[in-house]
Amino acid sequence: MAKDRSKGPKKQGRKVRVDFRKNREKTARDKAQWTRHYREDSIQHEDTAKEQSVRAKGELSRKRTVIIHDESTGEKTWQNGLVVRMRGLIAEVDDGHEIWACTVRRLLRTRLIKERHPITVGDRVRFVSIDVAGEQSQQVSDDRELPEGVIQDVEERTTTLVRHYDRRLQVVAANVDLALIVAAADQPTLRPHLIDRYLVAVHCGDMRPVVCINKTDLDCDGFAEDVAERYRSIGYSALLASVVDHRGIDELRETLRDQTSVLVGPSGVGKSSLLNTLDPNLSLRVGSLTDLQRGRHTTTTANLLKWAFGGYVVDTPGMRQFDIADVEATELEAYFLEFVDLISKCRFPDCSHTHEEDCAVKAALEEGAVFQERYDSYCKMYEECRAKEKDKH
Ligand SMILES: Nc1nc2c(ncn2[C@@H]2O[C@H](COP(=O)(O)OP(=O)(O)OP(=O)(O)O)[C@@H](O)[C@H]2O)c(=O)[nH]1
Ligand SMILES: [Mg+2]
Ligand SMILES: [Zn+2]
Repeated sequence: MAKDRSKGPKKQGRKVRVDFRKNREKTARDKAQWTRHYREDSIQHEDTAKEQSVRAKGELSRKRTVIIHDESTGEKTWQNGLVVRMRGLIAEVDDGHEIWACTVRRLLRTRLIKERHPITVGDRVRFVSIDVAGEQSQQVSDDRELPEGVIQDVEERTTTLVRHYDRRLQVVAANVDLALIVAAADQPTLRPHLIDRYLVAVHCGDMRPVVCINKTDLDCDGFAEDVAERYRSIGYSALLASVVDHRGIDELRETLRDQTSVLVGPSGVGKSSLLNTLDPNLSLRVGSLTDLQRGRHTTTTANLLKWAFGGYVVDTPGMRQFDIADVEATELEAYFLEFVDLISKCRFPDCSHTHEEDCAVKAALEEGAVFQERYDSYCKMYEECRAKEKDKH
């Protein structure tokens, strides 16, 4: 039996069984992490606490019980859906059969004013058709004439990809398992430091990272190969690909099959081109070299797409900058895989690995067991996190 944990008097509710993703094993630290993001970003809290309570039912269970108190909509059924695209404040929601253009009910909307995109691509929502939404409904102006609905509730997120953008947090995508960090061997120039930034964000958001260096047909000096090898030796999966000669495409398809993944990386690295090559049914728009030179983005909104070969993928617009969000300087070390086994060996328990004596990370750097570029990336991000923390206080 699910307990009603909501505050205030207990209310009668209708119990429904809904699909629940396999519980992920998380450390206490991971959970704290996630909760913090969630607090910043999600719209569920005070607004919906009075209407539902949720309890994950243990590791083996793939269902969970949700008690829905149909206060505002009577006994009307809330439909489950998946947000596939955001158009301003309108969420396009897939109910498994068709796409709905949904607004968000008034109480949730209040949060929209404060935060940029509290609902994001990948969110699992419950919504009602506009006909049954009552007073809160508002006509959605929609040139594509989609059926219209009103989002009532958003499910807790299992993962989030968050970046710091324009002094706010932006949740790029939610509930994805795997993040494919795409770079190009050339055009644009391969910058491993940017890969390191994405890696931190991906670890922090609880996703599994895979590095993919595309455009290897342009790799004339073997640099892309070296970079991929560097990440492999640290323990990451790193693939080399080319849309031009189809290198690595089959391997990539196997990596993404039956997963929900997100492709991230700078504009012009070939994210949409890779998706089209992996699944020609997608026919996404790809950019030209002039677009790249002019700094124009071809993909402008994140889109959740369904693979013909199983699973989902989110194509995102290229992000020229990727400022990691909401990472404390002291937790950064946990997101550098090769540091993790070293940190307990530093002389000072609060070693920042930047200036301290007897630092195991610096010793490993001297011995060549930690790459200089990775260490430099860490120091740069450490300073940035420190600066942000000082800014806040
Ligand atoms: N030489 C070469 N060019 C490629 C490859 N993959 C993509 N391109 C070209 O790179 C350009 C940009 O590709 P897109 O797929 O639009 O890049 P994107 O990462 O989706 O860019 P945004 O949507 O702006 O983020 C296009 O002109 C593609 O034809 C490749 O493997 N080799
Ligand atoms: Mg694109
Ligand atoms: Zn240290």
